[in-house]
Amino acid sequence: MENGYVILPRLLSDEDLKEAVQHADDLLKGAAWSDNDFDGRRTRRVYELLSRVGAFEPLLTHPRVRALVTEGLGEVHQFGMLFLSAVDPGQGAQALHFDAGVYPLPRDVEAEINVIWALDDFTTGNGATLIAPGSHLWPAGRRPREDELIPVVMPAGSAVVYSGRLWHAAGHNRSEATRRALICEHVLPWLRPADNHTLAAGAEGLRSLSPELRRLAGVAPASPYHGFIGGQDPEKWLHRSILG
Ligand SMILES: O=C(O)CCC(=O)C(=O)O
Repeated sequence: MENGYVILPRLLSDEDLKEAVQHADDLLKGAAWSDNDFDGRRTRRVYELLSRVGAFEPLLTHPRVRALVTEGLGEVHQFGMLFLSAVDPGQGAQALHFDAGVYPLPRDVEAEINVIWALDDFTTGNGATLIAPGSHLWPAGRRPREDELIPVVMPAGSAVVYSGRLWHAAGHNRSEATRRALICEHVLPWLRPADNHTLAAGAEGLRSLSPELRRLAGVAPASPYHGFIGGQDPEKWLHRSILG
């Protein structure tokens, strides 16, 4: 609450980490570098992960992370941007930003709680995420100075959970190896998420998800009058017209 982030070291079992890394490698095959400076022209990003969850499931639904997100956003929330990121050698530091900046909301609204899973060790040399502790409480317009940034150094299998208001950026990868991460935003249920998960997953994709992931994909209504289909919880509609 005070710093705007928490590092959860070595949260994944060795087995889950190994399988997540293998899944990441499979997804990254053939992935191209991004075509803009913000995402990084030496960074590969893979989206549409809800149609190929595979070995990422334990990361997307990890109880420790889920508890923190629920504390921050309430019981009903949804995935925002969700992507696998591979920061390749030579990628310079990203522009500083806070993720909730995409929403035209006052700074004191906690709209997002996000998580970066380290699939490789995050080190000062390979571009560990840079964060400005406490910056989630800063007023609009206050930006971090260089000396206010610290690197999120953590071993592979760890996660950093942080407020969507926290200023941060991917660091400069000066190493010889790729730094891989699974980045998962969670947003309030009445906001439009960055990714259109339900469309990307499609009916078949939603059918194959666990009920928890289906809710996080945005199927859960924000309230009885927000996000329904035909006046009903979309989960019921899915059961009737797809699952049933
Ligand atoms: O890769 C990282 O360390 C952070 C990336 C990030 O904040 C972003 O792409 O929005």
